[in-house]
Amino acid sequence: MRLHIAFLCSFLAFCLVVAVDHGNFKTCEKSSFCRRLRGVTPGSSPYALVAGSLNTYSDSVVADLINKETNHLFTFKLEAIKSNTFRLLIDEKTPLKPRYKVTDALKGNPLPDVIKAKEQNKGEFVITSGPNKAIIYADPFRIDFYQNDVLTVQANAKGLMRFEELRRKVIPPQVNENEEQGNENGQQEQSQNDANVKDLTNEDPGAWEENFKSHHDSKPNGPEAISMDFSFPQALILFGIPQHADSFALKHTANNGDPYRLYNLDVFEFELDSRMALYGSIPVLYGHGPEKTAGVFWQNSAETWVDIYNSNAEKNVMSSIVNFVSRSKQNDPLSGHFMSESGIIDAFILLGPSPLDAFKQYTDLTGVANLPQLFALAYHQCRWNYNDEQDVETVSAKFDEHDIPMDTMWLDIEYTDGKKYFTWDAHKFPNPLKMIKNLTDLGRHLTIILDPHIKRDAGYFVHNECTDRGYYVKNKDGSDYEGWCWPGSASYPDYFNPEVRKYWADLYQLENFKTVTADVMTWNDMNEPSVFNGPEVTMLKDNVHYGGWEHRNVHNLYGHMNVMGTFEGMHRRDPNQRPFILSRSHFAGTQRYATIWMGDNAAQWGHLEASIKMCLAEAVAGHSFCGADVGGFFGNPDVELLERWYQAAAFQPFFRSHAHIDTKRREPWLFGEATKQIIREAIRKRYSYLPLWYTMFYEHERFGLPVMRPLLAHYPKDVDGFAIDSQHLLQDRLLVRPVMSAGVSKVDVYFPVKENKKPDIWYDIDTYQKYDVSGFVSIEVNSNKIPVFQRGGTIIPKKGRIRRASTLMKNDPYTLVICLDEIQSAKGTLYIDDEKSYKYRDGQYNYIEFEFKQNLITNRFIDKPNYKTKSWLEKIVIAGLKSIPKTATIKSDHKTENLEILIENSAVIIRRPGVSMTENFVITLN
Ligand code: NBV
Repeated sequence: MRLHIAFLCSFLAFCLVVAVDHGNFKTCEKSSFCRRLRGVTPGSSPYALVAGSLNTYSDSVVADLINKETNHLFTFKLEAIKSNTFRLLIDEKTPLKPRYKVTDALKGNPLPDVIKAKEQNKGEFVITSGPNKAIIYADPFRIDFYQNDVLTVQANAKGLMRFEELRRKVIPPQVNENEEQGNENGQQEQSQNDANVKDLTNEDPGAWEENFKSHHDSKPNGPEAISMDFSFPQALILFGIPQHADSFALKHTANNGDPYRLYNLDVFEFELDSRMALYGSIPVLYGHGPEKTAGVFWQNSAETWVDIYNSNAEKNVMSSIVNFVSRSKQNDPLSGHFMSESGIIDAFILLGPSPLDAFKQYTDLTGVANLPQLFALAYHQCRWNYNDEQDVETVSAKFDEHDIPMDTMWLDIEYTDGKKYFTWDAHKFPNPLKMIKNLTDLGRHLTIILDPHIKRDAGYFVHNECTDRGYYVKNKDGSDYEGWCWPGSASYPDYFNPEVRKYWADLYQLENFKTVTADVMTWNDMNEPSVFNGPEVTMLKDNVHYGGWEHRNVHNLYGHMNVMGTFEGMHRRDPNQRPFILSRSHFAGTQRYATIWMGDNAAQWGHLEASIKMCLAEAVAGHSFCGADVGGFFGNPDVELLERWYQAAAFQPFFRSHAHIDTKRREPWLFGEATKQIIREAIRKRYSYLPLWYTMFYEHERFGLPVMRPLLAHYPKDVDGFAIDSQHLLQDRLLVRPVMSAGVSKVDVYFPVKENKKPDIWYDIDTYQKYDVSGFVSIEVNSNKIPVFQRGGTIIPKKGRIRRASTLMKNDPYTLVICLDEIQSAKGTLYIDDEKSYKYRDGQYNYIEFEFKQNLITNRFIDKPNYKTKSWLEKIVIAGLKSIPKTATIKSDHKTENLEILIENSAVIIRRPGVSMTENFVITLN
C-alpha cells in the first residue's frame, strides 16, 4: 500500500522538506471534463431559448432552452432575489435521472424580489427588478445584467456555456464484436441512439470512464459536466474563489497554465503562487472596478475549475502585481469561466454596486461566522503534539511564568488511543478530566482534534456502530468504502445522512464522551476527506452517499457536512455556550459552523505573506474567522521569521501557533529573552485589542461584512491599491502592514486615497504619529514594530490590563482611542456581552456608539443596554487634536467631575472618566 509521505515522516527521525508532488494531482489536461470544457473556444453559443416558451411569474421567468446541436431541452429560470441579486438556474428538462442540486450551503431560502418582464425586441426579454435589469437574448443565448443601466455582468457572452446531457452508455460496436449472441440492451440502445455511437468514438477518452494513476473512475453516468462564462465589463480586477495559495488578484489563466481549481484536497507541502486546489472551495468570484463591484456565486459542490480571462494581465504576465490592474478599461472584459464536473447550473449574480454590497449579498445567501466566544479570538497554543498531561500542564504554566497571555491549549491526533477518536491514550493521558479542570480553573480552554476517518478496528465502538447501522460512505457496489489514513485502515461516516450527523452529534454528548467537559472545543481536520491511498489523496468519485448520490457530486461539501454534525453535537451538549470548531475543509456556508485555517503551510517568509492574501480571499467569501499556523507548520522558522509571524498574526482573526511533529519545539520562551519579549509584546497587543475584535465579530454577524478587508473595500476608486495584498484593513478602522521579509529596517506602507482623491489621516498605533499622505510611504521598523495605523475618524475600544487569559479580563475597564479626522471628529462602536452564551440573542448585550464632535465626547446605546457589565471607562486617548484642552469635564447620570489631562507621545490622555459602560455620559473639552 502506498503511504502518504507525511505518514512516513511521522515515523522517521527526520524528513526532508520536499515540494508538492505534482504527479499526485491532476492538471486540467489530466482531467477529462476540464479538458473537454476548456476545449470549447469562445464563439456563438449553440443554446437558444425556445420561441414562445417564456412564462413570467411574480419573481421570475421560466423558459425552455435548447441545445441546437443536439435538440436537447433544458429548463431555464431567472429569479430576482432581494438586494440586487439574480439567480440563474438551468437543468435538463427531462434528465435520464435527476441531477444533483447542492443542499445545506445556503443559510435558508433566498428572499424573492418582484420583477417585471417584457419582450423589447424579438427574442430580447427585459426583466426589471428595482434598479436592476437583465436582458435575456434568446439566440444565441446570453444574459446581460445591468444596474442603473450600467452593464455589470454578462452570462455566456463568450458562448462557453455547455451542459452535458445525461445519456445512456452506448457500447461501441468494436466492444461487442466478440459477443456473438449480442448484448440485447446494448443493441437496443445502439439502435435508439445511433448518433451517440458516432459521438462516442469521437469523445474524449476519459468521458465514460477515467483512470488517474492506479485509480479507476467508473463514471456510471458518463459525461455530465456543465460550464458557463461570466464577464465583468466594469472590472479591472477579479478576486475570490478561495482556497488558493496565490495573490488576491486572480491571474490570467486562459491559455496560460492551469485554471484555478476548486476541489477540496489534502495537498502535502502545498506551494505558493499556485492555482492548485487546496483544502477548501468557495465558488464565489468578484469583479471590481472604480465604478462597480459585482460577483457570481456558482453553487456547485463538484470538482470545479475556473479559467480567468484578463487580457491586460495576459500582456504583462511577468509584470508586478501592482501593475496587474490596468488603469483603464479593457476592450475585452475580465471574465471567469466556471467548469464543474456534474450538477446543474445554479448561479447567483451579485450586482453590488459597492464591494461591501457585493460581500453582503454573498453572506445574505450563505450566512456569517456567528459571534465566537471571546476566548476564541484570543491566542491559541498548538503543536503536533503536546505529548502528555504533564506536557500540557508545563506549557500552560510556562506561559504564566513568562507572563504571556494564552487562552487555549490544543491536542493533536497523538492524544488518542491509536487514532480512535473519542478515546484517549490511557498511558499519556490517564486523567483527562483533571487536566481539563486544571486548564479551565486558570480560565483557559482545551481544544482536541476529532477527525472523520474511523479506524476499522473490531474493538472500536464507533466503527462497530457505524458498520452495524450502515453509516459509512459506500463503494459503488454498496459495500463500505475503506481507505487509508492515520489509524491505518479507515472508513468515513456519510455525514450527508441526517441520521449519521445526529449520531456524530451524539458522540459529543458528555454521557457518551465522558472524558471531556462542555468546555472542550473541537478541531475537525482531514475532512476533505483525506484518504492517503485514494486518487489525489481523497475519496473515489464513484463512491456512493446517502440518497444514492455519487461522491463526485458532493465532494466539496463533505467537510461542511462533517462540521454541521459537530456543531449540532456541541450545541446540544451545552446550549449555553457558542461552539468553537476549527475545520480544514470548507465550502460556501461553512462559516456558519466553523473557523478555518490555511492548513499545512511552511516556515518560510512567502508563507507568512500568503497568510494575508489567502485570508483576504476567504474573508470576501464569507469566511471572516480565518488564520494560518503561526511560525509555519512544516520546518523550523528562524527567530526573526517567528517573531514577525506572531506580529502579523496578532492582527489576523484566528491567532494560533502550530507546528509539525518533526519540528523543534517553539514555545515563545525557547529562543532567548529578546525573542520572548517580542512575541510576548505581540500577544499582549492582541489582548489589548480584544474589545475591538469582539466588536468587529459582533458587527460581522449583524451586518454580514468581512472583518479583514482588502483596500478596495473602502477605497473602491483607488486603482493603485486594488491588487495590494501585503496589507489589509480591519473593518475601516485599522490598516495592517506587517513586516514580512528578513532583515529589513523599513517597509513600504500604501496609504490609499478616497473617492475625492484625498487620503485619510492615519495614526501609528504606538506613537500616534500622523500620516496625512497617499501612496507608498517608507516606514522605519525595528524588531518590535508592527506597522499598524488607526484611521482618523474612528474610535477603537481597548483594554489596558492584560491577564493570563481573556476570560479573566471580562470585568476589566476599557480604554477608548479616538483618532480625529480632518474636521476633528470621530466615531466608533463597542459591543459587550457575557462573552460566552447565546443570551445576547435575547437582547442581553450593550452596543454602544461613541462620538467625538466639537470637543464633546458622547456615547449612545444603539440598542437598549441590557447587559449588566461591571466594566467601566478607565481612559480616553485622543490623537490629532488641533489644540490641547485645558479642562475635561464629565457629566453622567450620577456625577459631574473634572478629569485629569495628560499628554503622552502626541496624544491627549483623559484619565479615569470612571463611568460604567452602561451609563450615558458627555465629556466636554475646553
Ligand atoms: O493531525 C496532524 C496534522 C495537523 O497537525 C495539521 O494541522 C493538519 O493540517 N494533520 C494535518 C495531518 C497531516 C499532517 C502532515
